[in-house]
Amino acid sequence: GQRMRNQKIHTTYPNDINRLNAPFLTMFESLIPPNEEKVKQKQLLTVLEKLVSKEYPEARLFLYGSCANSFGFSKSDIDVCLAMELQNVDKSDILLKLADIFESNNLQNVQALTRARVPIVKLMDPVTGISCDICINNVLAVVNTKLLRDYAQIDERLRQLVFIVKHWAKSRQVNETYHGTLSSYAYVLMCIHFLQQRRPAILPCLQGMETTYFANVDNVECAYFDQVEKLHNYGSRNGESIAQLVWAFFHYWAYCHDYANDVISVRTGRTLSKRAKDWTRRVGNDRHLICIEDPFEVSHDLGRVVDKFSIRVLREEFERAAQIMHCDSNPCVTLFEPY
Ligand code: 3AT
Ligand code: MG
Repeated sequence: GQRMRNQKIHTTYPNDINRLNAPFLTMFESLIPPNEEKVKQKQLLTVLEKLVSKEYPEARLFLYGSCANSFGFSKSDIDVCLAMELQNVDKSDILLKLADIFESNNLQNVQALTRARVPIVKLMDPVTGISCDICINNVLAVVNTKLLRDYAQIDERLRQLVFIVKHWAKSRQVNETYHGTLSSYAYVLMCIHFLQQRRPAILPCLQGMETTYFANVDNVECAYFDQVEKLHNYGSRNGESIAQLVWAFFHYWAYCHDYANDVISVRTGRTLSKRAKDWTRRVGNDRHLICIEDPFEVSHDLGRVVDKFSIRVLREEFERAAQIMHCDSNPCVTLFEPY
């Protein structure tokens, strides 16, 4: 298909942009999970905790990913991390053992994927209808989940923007890491970075502030300011509306970001140079065509999945979205047209 449209770069919002606030907010509200769903997720976690603790009494279960970072859509799967000491035992053996336990306790579609990049057990709970993936000791993901949730509490526009961007990315099929486009986690980091760059800034850089939260995870030091209730007025000097921010978000990724030289870094609250990180050459499969530094695992580029074909797809989709936000008579429909 043809993704590109006629291009003309605009530098400021069209003057009737705020007519889009109401429809964007309605869309956001319709994607948020209702409270009953949150209750059911907790219920399922309790069931799983009971089953796991019979076999592994010292193990702890944590929710992570979009069900816990406040950026989850209604009806999405949940991600669970089982934290336990592993002494001379193989992760695969534990996953197979867990699969056994779940299967004999009426959980459905139980499957141990021991060879995956992140090995997991998948299952579906027939009582709540919720599907879940359980991994072992992916504690860094639990910590980055907390960072994202803390950012979301500072300014409500982050959560609104992320929901709209994720909905757009899913509709346009650019939220598929196995096809070389970006993960939801990467899109959230792009939204945080974007709001850190607004003037006045809408989000601070929590890792650049006094440390009030600290965790050492597999020798990675995770430190930042997590007393976000003290920051709930942070973005109030910036009065931009959600429609203006959606317009500016797509404009930024279509025309303002320097893909050739810059690295997106939420950790520092700005961009870094690819040269400084030595992300200039292709090493193995890592091409660094769009660079997004993980906030804690700083040698990890979340853009590494992007190849020379998918970078074009991504950038053309950002340009398409920017054009639609500027000129289309009904952006709330056109933006999300299935690809
Ligand atoms: P969906 O709503 O499921 O699309 P999500 O936020 O749950 O979004 P994923 O299911 O892709 O995102 O990932 C689950 C969590 O795993 C999110 C993040 O805490 C962690 N994670 C995902 N990808 C990476 C990565 N490449 N590096 C580090 N952590 C990651
Ligand atoms: Mg998920």
